[in-house]
Amino acid sequence: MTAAKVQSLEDRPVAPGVAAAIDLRSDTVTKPTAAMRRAMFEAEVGDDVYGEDPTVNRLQARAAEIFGREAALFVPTGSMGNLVAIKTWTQPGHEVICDNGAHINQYELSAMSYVAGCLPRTVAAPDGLLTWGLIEPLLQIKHPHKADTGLIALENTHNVAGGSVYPTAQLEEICDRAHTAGLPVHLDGARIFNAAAHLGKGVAEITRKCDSVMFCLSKGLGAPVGSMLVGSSEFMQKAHRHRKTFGGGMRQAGVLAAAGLVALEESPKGLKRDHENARCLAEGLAQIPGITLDPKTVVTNIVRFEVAGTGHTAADICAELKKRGILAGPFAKHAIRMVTHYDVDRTGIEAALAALREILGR
Ligand code: TLP
Repeated sequence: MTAAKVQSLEDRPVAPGVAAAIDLRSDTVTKPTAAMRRAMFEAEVGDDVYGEDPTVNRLQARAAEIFGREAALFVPTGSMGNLVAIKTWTQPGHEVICDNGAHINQYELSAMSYVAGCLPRTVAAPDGLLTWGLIEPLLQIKHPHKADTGLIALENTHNVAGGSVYPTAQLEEICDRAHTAGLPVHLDGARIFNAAAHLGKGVAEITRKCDSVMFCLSKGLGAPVGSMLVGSSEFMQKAHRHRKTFGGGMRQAGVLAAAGLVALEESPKGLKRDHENARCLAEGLAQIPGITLDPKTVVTNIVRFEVAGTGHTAADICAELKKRGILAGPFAKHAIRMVTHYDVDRTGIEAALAALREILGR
């Protein structure tokens, strides 16, 4: 299919012989919209390692503007964005305070340790949301026997905790106190636009006190590839060097940035719909015997629920769902995660619920 023929979302190709599944494994699975594909096709490009890709430069300038920051950096993935930030803020031997379920602790293959030389210092936090009261006892500053704390890292929305959102005052108190202690705060804001949509505020407003923010274009915003770091010019100059060290210096990356620009401008509008779909899914799930979930806790696009009461494992249930064309992620032995996004509509949610009722009703 040529780009010229791609006129609408319905034109998006499905691989031959593959039935389109209702894919709730993650919001990373979205296919680029027709507008993104068109923008990619038409993108002006140059060599970004020389700083000469006009589309990457536009994306970085726009991200910085939206977040009210001096600078932004396009990175291939959220994991690289987090790692670059950790490397930029810390020295080898430092500790990074984060909650136990943080993506940087659980899902980034120990990169902060073996690449940045840092030790995660973790604590269990209700709904994955840290408070200064939880952080303060973990601080180590110029202790004769203990490694220095180098960074505090927060996650908003919180993935493993089911898309929970920091109350802005709680997050800002952490930042204020960290700064008084001489520590920077990095925010893993992979889904910060979801948090902003839930709070009814702008991303600049809810992140203004964080020293660096990573957000993903490739999650709820639906771009095929890419994440951004935003922060001060001084931070970004150093981050730029680290991105190159990690192999993240891309060349004609404007084809990717073009989709990212469409995602940044267009996709935030659709997130409320994703949240409503998630809430509808959660309300349906809560009525299925054996499933444990309080739908009121579902405030963004992630629905995590426990299935121990059904007598089945998460893996078995997900395998049965797959046979019915529904994809979901087993997150623990008895926990399943479903994530809503723009490629799943209300009919898809109802189909997922019907499939689960059928599987668990037997
Ligand atoms: N999360 C993925 C998986 O890795 C679990 C997903 O499907 O949700 N921070 C947060 C909070 C994330 O959820 C993710 C991806 C990342 C960082 C990393 O982004 P990528 O996958 O672009 O490296």
